[in-house]
Amino acid sequence: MAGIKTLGQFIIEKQLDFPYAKGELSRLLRDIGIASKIVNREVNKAGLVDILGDAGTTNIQGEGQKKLDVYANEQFIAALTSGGECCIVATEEEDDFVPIDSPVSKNAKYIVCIDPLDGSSNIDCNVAVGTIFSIYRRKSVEGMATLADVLQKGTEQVAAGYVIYGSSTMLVYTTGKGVNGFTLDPSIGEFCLSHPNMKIPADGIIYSINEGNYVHFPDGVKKYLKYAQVEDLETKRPYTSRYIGSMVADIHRNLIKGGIYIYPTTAASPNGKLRLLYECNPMAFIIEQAGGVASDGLNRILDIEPTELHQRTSIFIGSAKMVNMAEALMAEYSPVATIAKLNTNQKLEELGVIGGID
Ligand code: AHM
Ligand code: MG
Repeated sequence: MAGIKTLGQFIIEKQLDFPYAKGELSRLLRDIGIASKIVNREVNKAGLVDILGDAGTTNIQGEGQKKLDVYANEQFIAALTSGGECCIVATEEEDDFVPIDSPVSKNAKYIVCIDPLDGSSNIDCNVAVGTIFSIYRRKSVEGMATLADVLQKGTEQVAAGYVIYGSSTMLVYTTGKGVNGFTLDPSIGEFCLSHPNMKIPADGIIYSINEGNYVHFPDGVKKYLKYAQVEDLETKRPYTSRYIGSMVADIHRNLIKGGIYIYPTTAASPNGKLRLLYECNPMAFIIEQAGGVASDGLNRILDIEPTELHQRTSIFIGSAKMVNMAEALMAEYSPVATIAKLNTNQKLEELGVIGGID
């Protein structure tokens, strides 16, 4: 058989690259992979809830039906608890972080930040949803880990990944040595290496943003959208607009085809909508590892110092050239007082794309 490599085999192979590794991170990744297969099974059956019983009701076996995001949260926490390698889970589904208070786990080395089921409002209509996770080494040496262990900058991540439950299910992850993608083969129940060493194209023609909020966007974003919509054959404009409304799916497509995903600040979300610790940081780590850029419009996402568990940020992420262009326009038209203003005109000239902006 011409070389199928499963996620489990790949993780073990990579562990051998680190002669002193004890296998804890490998086991943690494996546990996340297993939980995501269980979540995948339930997501695939989501269309049957009307037959089997709606979320919040009782099904024909007399069991309570859970909302899928609650179910996914429980599955990941259960897998991380029984694995014993993780001392704290910070999840979108819980107000506080969840300490894993078992004799093995409380001295475990790793912290996991996770959005168990992102874009879950899309499940009702069969649109792709995802899981996003980020792994940190704890800072404190022993005993119960604390909030300070969780509030680490994105640059401290030791691994990050996402699972997309789409037309096929894929797990994509990085440990800081490139990005690899695995597709679930349902016939054998294994994630198989299908996208080795993923690279995002340096430039693209797709932009993804909820344009319905246009009136509330910062001027820099409005300028970028105008730029994207002007005709210019050389730079393949006007660009194509694609917005699924599931961050994982939008960013996954852009990773493969090239593109930019933007969720800026808006009147309704003055700090942005998406969460730094378990949505933006992991995606930023993956996209940077694939050769792209992730910014809050003015600064690198991974350099943001977190102060709160559920902190939000704006995000501009994707192909380097596209994000650099959007950043240049943000610096010119929506500079923030605390941020040193870039020499935008020089930056625009370097990018060689000044035309088309009014
Ligand atoms: P969620 O964590 O409540 O699911 O929200 C996150 C989702 C992202 O997946 C998606 O890109 C974005 O919210 C869509 O938001 P909007 O509907 O405002 O465009
Ligand atoms: Mg989310």
